[in-house]
Order: sequence, then C-alpha cells, then structure tokens
Amino acid sequence: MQKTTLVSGVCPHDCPDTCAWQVTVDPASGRAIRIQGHPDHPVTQGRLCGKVDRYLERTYHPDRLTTPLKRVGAKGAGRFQTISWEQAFAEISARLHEIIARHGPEAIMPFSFAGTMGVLQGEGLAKPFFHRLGATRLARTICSEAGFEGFQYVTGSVMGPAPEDFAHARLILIWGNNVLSSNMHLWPFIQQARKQGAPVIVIDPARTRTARAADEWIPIRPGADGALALAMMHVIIAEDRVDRDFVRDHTTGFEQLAERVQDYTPAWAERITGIPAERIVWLARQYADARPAAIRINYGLQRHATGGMAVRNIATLPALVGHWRFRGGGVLLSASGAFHLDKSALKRTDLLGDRNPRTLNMIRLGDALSLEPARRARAHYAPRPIDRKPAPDDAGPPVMGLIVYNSNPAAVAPDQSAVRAGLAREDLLTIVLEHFQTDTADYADYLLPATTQLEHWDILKPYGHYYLALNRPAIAPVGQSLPNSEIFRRLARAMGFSDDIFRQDDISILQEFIAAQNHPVLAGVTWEHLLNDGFVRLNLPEPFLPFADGFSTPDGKCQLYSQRMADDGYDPLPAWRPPAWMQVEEESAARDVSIAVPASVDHQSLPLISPPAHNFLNTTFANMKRFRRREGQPLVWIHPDDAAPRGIADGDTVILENEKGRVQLMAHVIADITPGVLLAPTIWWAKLSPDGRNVNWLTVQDETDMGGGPTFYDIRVRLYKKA
Ligand SMILES: Nc1nc2c(c(=O)[nH]1)N[C@H]1C(S)=C(S)[C@@H](COP(=O)(O)OP(=O)(O)OC[C@H]3O[C@@H](n4cnc5c(=O)[nH]c(N)nc54)[C@H](O)[C@@H]3O)O[C@H]1N2
Ligand SMILES: Nc1nc2c(c(=O)[nH]1)N[C@H]1C(S)=C(S)[C@@H](COP(=O)(O)OP(=O)(O)OC[C@H]3O[C@@H](n4cnc5c(=O)[nH]c(N)nc54)[C@H](O)[C@@H]3O)O[C@H]1N2
Ligand code: SF4
Ligand SMILES: [Mo]
Repeated sequence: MQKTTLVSGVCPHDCPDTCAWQVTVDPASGRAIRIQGHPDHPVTQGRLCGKVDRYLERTYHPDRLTTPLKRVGAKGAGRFQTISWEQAFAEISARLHEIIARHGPEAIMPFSFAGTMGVLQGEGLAKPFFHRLGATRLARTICSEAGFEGFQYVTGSVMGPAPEDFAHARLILIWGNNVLSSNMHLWPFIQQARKQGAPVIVIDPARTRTARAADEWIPIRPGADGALALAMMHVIIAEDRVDRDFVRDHTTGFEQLAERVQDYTPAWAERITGIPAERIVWLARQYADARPAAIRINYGLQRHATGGMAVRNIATLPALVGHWRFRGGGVLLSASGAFHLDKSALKRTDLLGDRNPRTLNMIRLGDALSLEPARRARAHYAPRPIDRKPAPDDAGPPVMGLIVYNSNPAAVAPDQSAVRAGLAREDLLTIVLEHFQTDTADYADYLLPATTQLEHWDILKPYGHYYLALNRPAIAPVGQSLPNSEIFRRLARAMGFSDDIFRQDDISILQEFIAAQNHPVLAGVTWEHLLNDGFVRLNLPEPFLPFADGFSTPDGKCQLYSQRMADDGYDPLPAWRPPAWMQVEEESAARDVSIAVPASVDHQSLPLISPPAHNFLNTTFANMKRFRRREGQPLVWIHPDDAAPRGIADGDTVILENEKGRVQLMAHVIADITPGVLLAPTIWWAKLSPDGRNVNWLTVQDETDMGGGPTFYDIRVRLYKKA
C-alpha cells in the first residue's frame, strides 16, 4: 500500500489566528483526505476552528465553480453558460480595451478584500495588473482602518503583546472581541493567565460565548468605549495611580491629558456607557494595579462613526500605568506593525509611470458605481478632516468595468440596495473571480473559477501573532480553476502587457519576495526555512515588549497629545465623540455633554450591531448547509424588555426597518444583550435569507472619523413583529 503524504500549509482566511495546517494526501487519487492544525505551531497548537476543520468539504463541495462562465440571463439572475479560458480572456481583454478607449483606464476598478490574506493570491499579481492598466485605485477600508489610525496616532505602529504572552498578564480585558468565535487561539493563553489568578473581564454590549466563559461581563452601549476609556484615565490620574517614571520617560503631553480628563468623571461616563460609575472606578483601579494588564481589542468597537477616537483613547491607557514594561502588558489590536515586509516587488507602483489615478473608497461601492458625478465624488477616498473630496466635475469617469476578487460585496458592503443598483447596471462590465456562486457572482458578466488554499502557493502574514507562514499546494486545482495570480497573469498577457512580472511563476515570485526582505525582524527568514518548517517566528526579542524601549513615533514617545493628529485636523487629545446612533449633539467646547436627542429622532428606534457569526467567516462558509444549520436562521437578539412592549416572542418573524429599507429576521429574545440594543449575527448570504437580503440592506455608506472606514454597527432601526 502506498503511504500518504503530509503537506504543510496555512489558513488563508481573514482571521487573527492564521493557523498552520497539515493536509494528508492520498497519492493514488491525488485527493486530500484529512486536514489538521499543525502540531508544532505555538499558536495553532494542533487545532483548527470548526469552520476550517471542514476545509476539504468546502474545497470538494459540489457547488464549487469549476469552469469559466459567461452570463446568459439578466444581471443578478445568476444564469451562465460554460466557456473556455481562451474565450474568456479574449472577450474580457477586448471589452477592457474598449472601455479604456472610450472612458480611460480609470473607468476600470478593482474590488477586493481578504477572502485570502496571502501576499500572492491577495494582491500579488492584481496590483501590478491594475497599476499597469492605470485603473482606479481602491482604498481597502472595510475592516480595520479607523482602529488602525487611532492606534498608530498614539504608538506610531500597530502591534502589541504576542498572544503567547497573554499568559503572563495579571488581568485581561477583552474589550469588544468575541475571542471564542473570532480569535479562538488566544483563549488557551488567557486560560493560562487565569490559572495564575488573572481575572478575565469582557466589555461588550452582548454576553457573547466569550463573556459567558469569562469572570466578568461589563455590558456597554455600542460606540461608548471612548467614554469608558476617558473615565478610566480620569480615575487613574485623580487617584494618582500613574506610573510617573514611564510617563516622564516615554510619553508626550501628560499635563494636557490630565487637564483634559478632569471633566470626564465616572458619573459622566455612566450616562453614556450605561455602566454604573462605581463599576467604572472599580475597573480603573483593577486595571491600574494589575501590573500588567493585557487588553485585547478587536475591530468590533471601531465600526462606529467615532471608532477611531475610541481606539485612540483605549490605546493611551497602558502608557499611563506603564504596563508596556511587562511581558504580556499593553494592548493588542493587531500584530501587523511588527512585520516590516517590503512588498514593493508585488505592488509595482512603478508600473503606474507618471499616472496618478483616483482612489475610491470600497465602503462607498454603491456611490462609486453611480452614474451621478456627485455620488462618485463622495466615493473618493478622503480619510482625514484635512482631506477634501473633489467637486462633482472632478470625480472622474463613471466606473464601466469592475473586477471583483477575494470579496463578496453584494453581501458584505454597506448600503446593499445601492450596491445592487450599481451591479445591476446593464452598461457595467463585471468580472468575478470566485470559488462559489455568491450574491456578487450572480451579477457577473464573466465568472472565473479560482483555486482554494489547498491548490496554490502563498505566504501569509498574520495579524494576531508573529509567525510568518508558507502555504504549499496539497492537491491539483479542482476542475479548471486557476490561482488568482495565474488569472491576472493570463489576463495581462491577453491585454498585451509584456512586463516580466506577468511571465514569472508563483514560486519564483515568492522566492524573490523572501530573498528581497532586509529588515532585521526578517533576518533568518529564508525560503528554505519556510519550506522545511512551514512557518517561522519573526526575529523579535524574547520576550517581545513592543514599546518598552520607545514608541515608533517621531520623538519615540507615546503621544498622549498628538501633534500629528492636530496637523491632520483632529483633536490632538483623547476626547469624547458620540457615535452616530446616539444622535448626541456635538460636544461643546466646554465638554458639557448632555444626551440631547433632537426632535427628529424616532424614539422607538434602537441601535443595531451585526458582529461575526460563530460558524461563518464573513460570508465564507455561509453557503454550506452544515454551518447554516448550526447558526439556525438569520436572527436578531432582542432583550425581553424591548420584545415585550412590541408583543414579540422568541421565534417570531420580525421586521427591522430604517431609511434604507426593511429586512426580515427571526426574533431571538434573550437577556444576553444590553437592553435597548439589537444584535444580528452576520454575514448571511442575502440570497439564502428569507427575503433575499441581509442586514447590510440597513447599513449606510457613512465613514468613520479616521481612515474612511465603515460604520456597520452604528445605525438605528425600528423593530416590529411581522403582521
Ligand atoms: N467566526 C468568525 N471569525 C471571524 C470572522 C467571522 O465572521 N466569523 N470575521 C473575521 C474578521 S473579518 C475580523 S475583522 C475579525 C475581527 O472581527 P470583529 O468584528 O472584531 O469580531 P469579534 O471579535 O467578534 O468582535 C466583535 C465583538 O464586538 C462587540 N461589539 C460591537 N460593537 C461594540 C462596541 O461598540 N463596543 C464594544 N466594547 N464591543 C462591541 C460585538 O458584540 C462582538 O462581540 O474576526 C475574524 N474572525
Ligand atoms: N453588517 C456587517 N457587515 C460586515 C461586517 C460586519 O461585522 N457586519 N464585517 C466586515 C468585515 S470586518 C469584513 S473584513 C468584510 C469581509 O468581506 P469579504 O472580504 O468580502 O469577505 P467574505 O464575505 O468572506 O468574502 C470573501 C470571498 O472571497 C472568496 N475567496 C476566498 N479565497 C479566494 C481566492 O483565493 N480567490 C478568489 N478569487 N476568491 C477567494 C470567498 O469564496 C468569498 O466569497 O465584511 C464586512 N461587512
Ligand atoms: S479561520 Fe482562523 S481559527 Fe479558523 S483555521 Fe483559519 S486562522 Fe485558524
Ligand atoms: Mo474584517
């Protein structure tokens, strides 16, 4: 009997854990027969999540796209005929040339996100292709921009304690992160800390499965985190729990901060957060005295209009109390800042020549696809107060060609009806690279089958730990599917582009990419090393104390007061800015905040948040029956106090409605949600939902205060029982 082979790889999904895996392949059939977490990876520790445990099932799923397809029915109907790759490339390149001739290359726009986070199958050949074309550039803001900006204004770089080092913390604050669902490989380290006596406190509007497993749940109103952080600073400074040496040596602007937070008392924060003042005092004391405390924030709390400032306020906390000095101390939003990967060989901005195409913001896809110049102007990327959107006359050509890969915008982008209206335009050429016929794929003129992580090469840079990893293909491509890299390579050649990058194969691109790295944190990271071990830790000191010896800011200090923020048009100090749903009148200069609700606000409406479902990864896996069954149906969590007056019982069909329209969901009446707040786990496929829409029908194209990010969790909706 022939022995099986074991191929090492890494999960491509948009998840902080970036697990290393091993795939068992039967050489006789060439089929993958088993997948498991890599036993030697210090974060994966031999375990994959419940979703990726079924990655083989997804790869060999009967619904996988296996041949290129061309639309035959109406836009959105999802009816296609099979064509050959040759025909697909010939027709697509002809149509792109036609668009360029009539409207210029900016009329072509990419749309992509993190279906795979691989450096190669992500943007590896896509960016060179679009740069060569001179296409519109895309600001990829849909996930983390507000938080990233807020964090880096304070520290200069976005990184934090390694997940392994959470084991050394004496207190853990899980602040807006459902660890057990979206970051499960952090949990074992949290448990280790707990065994040493560290309490685990979850700050979240919902009693999530993580909150249930923790020691304390502090319910908070959505978007109020910035106020809580300010009040904690107030207590820490008023009670002199400050690490004076750290503050003197490693921070800028303490005096201004101390003055600023004087009015932000726990009693003030109670009115905004819904957390009793004495509880805030207790939390601030626990936090200051822990030495160190580890804070884990994720992206949930920055999906509000003022999410950038919220993260900025939280990121200020550890410097005040000097927790960055200690192993496991500080705050982790993302680990990305530590990687210092030089991606210039993959981005190839040189292929732009002297062209400088516009940049459109992905979260305004509805506006971007509009034929109205005023709406297109709004879609321009202008992330800071000092940036200006152009006048309608300068918005540039309408988008006539859209190339979508690694994303499912018809389901994940805000303001779904606007996105659908754009995708339904008969004059728009839409090309979608996919594994499955998603909501977006239904609108494609050409639907091209892409390989999965089992079928192609890649390198993955994680954002939740410090191990770079190599993915080797375990099996041959399923059907006629091709890696994204190969699709862009062949399309480039069909377009007549003769640049070398479009001739180079995947392995040599990756080898050269690794060989070209020269930052000290990548010293010793070689192709051979990656081939042999599958993953390699960055060359960081052990233990890694991200900012113990200085911050990545121009003066090397933590910016309690940030001149750069002032220059960019922001308040240079931590401040309270209410989220949109609170409809609080702008804070006065005197910071005399009262929750003054304007007369126009509908008092019956409630804020709706829509965080990740446990069994899906965004919309990935949501087409598999197994996972849909586990999630039940598209639900909305309603507190009994909100359900009763509306006559809603558990299991009832309810309608959520706002100015964008209405969505039908099933009521899940439960005390695990803050009263007055609704929560709908996401992201369901719209076409697999009862009324053909998901909650993004209700979300808006508004941008966050920093980074031009989305405000998915910052809307109000009316709730009633379906008649
Ligand atoms: N199972 C699963 N895992 C995932 C994903 C998925 O869809 N499913 N998505 C992946 C992606 S794309 C990302 S970006 C990451 C991280 O994605 P995140 O969206 O950060 O995921 P969560 O960790 O679930 O964090 C959201 C938590 O924040 C809470 N929350 C919402 N608003 C607020 C608020 O204003 N304040 C506070 N304190 N809490 C709030 C929600 O109730 C929820 O428990 O997860 C990734 N992992
Ligand atoms: N209401 C609400 N909306 C949200 C969120 C929320 O919490 N609430 N979360 C937001 C966040 S954080 C994010 S990151 C976005 C996520 O938005 P997306 O990045 O669009 O995530 P997915 O829905 O998982 O879609 C990824 C698609 O890429 C495909 N794919 C995977 N690998 C490959 C590949 O190698 N090649 C090709 N061609 N395709 C591939 C998958 O099949 C899948 O259909 O959604 C956002 N939308
Ligand atoms: S989705 Fe996240 S937890 Fe699941 S296997 Fe991938 S990296 Fe690991
Ligand atoms: Mo995300």
